[in-house]
Amino acid sequence: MMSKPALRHPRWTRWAHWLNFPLTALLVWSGVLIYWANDVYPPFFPEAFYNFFRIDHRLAEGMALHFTFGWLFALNGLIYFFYMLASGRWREFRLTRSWPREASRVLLHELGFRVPLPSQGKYNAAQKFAYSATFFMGAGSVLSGLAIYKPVQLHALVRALGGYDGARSLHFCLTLGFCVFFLVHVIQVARAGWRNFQSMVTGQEHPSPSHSRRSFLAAGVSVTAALWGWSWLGSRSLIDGIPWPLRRVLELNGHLWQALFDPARLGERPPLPPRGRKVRLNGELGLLGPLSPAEWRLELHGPAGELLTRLTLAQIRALPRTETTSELKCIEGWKEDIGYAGVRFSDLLSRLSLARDYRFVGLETPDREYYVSLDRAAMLHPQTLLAYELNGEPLTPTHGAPLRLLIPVKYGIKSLKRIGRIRLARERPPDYWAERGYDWYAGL
Ligand SMILES: Nc1nc2c(c(=O)[nH]1)N[C@H]1C(S)=C(S)[C@@H](COP(=O)(O)O)O[C@H]1N2
Ligand SMILES: [Mo]
Repeated sequence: MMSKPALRHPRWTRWAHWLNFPLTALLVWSGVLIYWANDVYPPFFPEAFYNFFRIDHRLAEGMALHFTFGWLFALNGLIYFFYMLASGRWREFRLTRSWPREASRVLLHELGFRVPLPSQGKYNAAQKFAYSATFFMGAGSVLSGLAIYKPVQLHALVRALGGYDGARSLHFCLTLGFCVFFLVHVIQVARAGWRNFQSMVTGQEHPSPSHSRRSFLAAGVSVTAALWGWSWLGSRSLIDGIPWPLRRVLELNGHLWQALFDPARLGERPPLPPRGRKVRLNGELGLLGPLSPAEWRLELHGPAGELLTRLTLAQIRALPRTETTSELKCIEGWKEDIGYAGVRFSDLLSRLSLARDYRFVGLETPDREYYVSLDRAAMLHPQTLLAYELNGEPLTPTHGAPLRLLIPVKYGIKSLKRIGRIRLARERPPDYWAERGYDWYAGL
């Protein structure tokens, strides 16, 4: 059968197509690093897999890679999308009404059954389906990824995807889908041999020799460039635990989400948990030394380091009390519904007329072993409390007695337990986990 002379796609689309391969591979890999730190799901691979690839304790690295290269993946997809739309080439992928029958015939034929192939254009029905499906899978991955990346700010997206857990499951299933697509691709190539591989690379059924040579060149150059890029990235100097290009992107991400931050948007507000319900414990940095509640004071410092006030717990309890519920969301993947009571940071500042010219707030434990810093907008959020009660009872020492931060627009790393000092600052104060490879902003 003669095929219609295929219209060529412009050359740059070949690069965009090839870029998808290293990008997807990198996103799956960094996703596995994140997944393994995430203790909500059981291990997906056998333990030996994680040991072999030394995947443990690489959450920061996984997140930095994922939230850098995810943008490129999305951008590449968008460019493709607009190209298809503008050039009208999307019609080549349009499925006719008889596609399920045609696609299953192609499938049976591929599996070695003697089924006559339906007549076809540039792509057969099975290819059309597979390629359109990967496009929607890519879009679904980006959207579900964004939903679990910023569930508070993008709550409408979370809801559209059936809630946080739904979005997470979708993200996971689509990843598996990409792995299956890739395997099938490779198996087909191995089965059909060289000629088919040529047409896969060139995107043409009967590539001319010069055309296929150019395409192989493009493929070779892309793979070499990807490997070179990877080793370049790995040999960059570190800033706070990760190569500086990744750190730059994390900072840019932080600025972006800070600009999009909606101060009125409340986090999830689950029903009040039963009084006294145990909350999962995580992290005891700065909690190990003894602390005498009677001698404890909260110190508040101004931008020049000046002491603004020292407060006892009784004085703090006398300030307007706020009660709320929210999710405590640990960066390691678990979340827990909590009810808590305390004073809003914004109330504390306004009641005591302490507001100064500041952009950041730094908090630290009395022994300075643990310290975090936050942007002003997040600190002034209505659900950000200096809390003295958790699930209806006074804080226990391991949960941060006598006073801790609870800030549901940020990951749990920012909810510093056992506050000793708070400082209003113009420059960003140090942050324990941001110095160890994590994103400083850590917003939800
Ligand atoms: N002082 C102090 N505060 C801390 C930590 C810590 O190690 N030390 N860990 C943080 C992390 S990572 C989380 S998830 C929450 C957990 O709070 P919880 O133990 O009350 O559940 O506390 C945060 N506050
Ligand atoms: Mo955490």
